Amino acid sequence: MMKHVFAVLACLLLSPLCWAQPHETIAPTGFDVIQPGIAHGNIDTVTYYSKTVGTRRKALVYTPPGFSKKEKYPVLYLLHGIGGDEYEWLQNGKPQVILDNLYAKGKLEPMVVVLPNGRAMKDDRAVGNVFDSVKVQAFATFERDLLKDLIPFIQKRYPVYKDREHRAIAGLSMGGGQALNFGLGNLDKFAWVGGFSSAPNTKAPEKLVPDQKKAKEKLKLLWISCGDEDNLMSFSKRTHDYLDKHQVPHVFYVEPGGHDFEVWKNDLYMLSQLLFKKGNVYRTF
Ligand code: FER
Repeated sequence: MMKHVFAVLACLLLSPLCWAQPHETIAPTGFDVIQPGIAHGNIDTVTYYSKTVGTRRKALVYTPPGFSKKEKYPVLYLLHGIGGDEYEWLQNGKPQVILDNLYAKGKLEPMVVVLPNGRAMKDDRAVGNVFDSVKVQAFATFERDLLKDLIPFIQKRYPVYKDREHRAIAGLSMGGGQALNFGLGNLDKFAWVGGFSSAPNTKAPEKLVPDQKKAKEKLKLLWISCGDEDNLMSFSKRTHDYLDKHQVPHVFYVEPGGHDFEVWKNDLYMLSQLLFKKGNVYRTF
C-alpha cells in the first residue's frame, strides 16, 4: 500500500517537471546558426576506390567535437537529392552547424556522419539533365557502392563500430528513397533508417517491407518525414499507411513546409537526437 502511495506522490511531484520540459516538436530558432564559444567538429574529404563504378570517388566525413581515434563511434550515412552531390548537405543544410550546436547542448550521441555521392557512375557530377534515366539508375547502383566499397573504406579509415546497431542511413528526397530502399532492404546492415521527403524512387511498401515481423524485430528506428506542402508527400504517406496497417513501429513526422532545405535541416535536427540512443526511441511528435 505504502509503495502505491509513494508512486502516486512521486508522479504528482515529478509531473510538473515533465510539463515544464515538453519535448521539442520542431527545431528552435538559431539551431542552424553558428554559436560563439562552442566546440566544433571537423570535415574531411576522403577518396575511396569503388569497384562498383571503377573510379575513385569522393565523400565528406564529419567527425564530432572531441573526436578521438582512441574511441569508437557509430556512423550515419546521410544522402543527398537528385540535383546534389557529396557537397549538397554541406552547402545547403549546414549539418556541421546543426550538429555542433546539438553537441554543445549534450543532445547527441557522438557519431561520425558520412556524406557520400549517391550517384554511382563514372561522371557523378550533378550536371546536365539530372532526371536522365541513366543518372536516376545510378542512384540505385549506389546500393552496391555503399555496401561493398564505401562502408568497408570508412571502417578501415575511421574508428567506428561495424555492427548494424551502430549504423544509420538517412537522406533527403532521392536520398530518402535510397535510405529507405537500402536500409529496409539490408536490415542486417542498418538498424536506424530515415527518409526525408522521399522521392518516387522509394520502393512500393510491399517491396520495401515484405517481412513485417523481421522489420519489427530488427529496427531501432524507422523515421519517415515530409513537409505538408511537398508534392511528393504521397510516397511518404503510402509507406506510413502500410507500416501502420502492419503495426510496424515508426515515426511519421509531418512538418510545415515544402520540398526544401528548411524542412531537411529540421529533419536532421530532430532525427539526429534519436540516433544511437538506448531504449525505445519510437515516439510521436
Ligand atoms: C521525380 C520527382 C522528384 C523523381 C525524382 C525526384 C526520379 C527527386 C527529387 C529530389 O531528389 O529532390 O519524378 O523521379
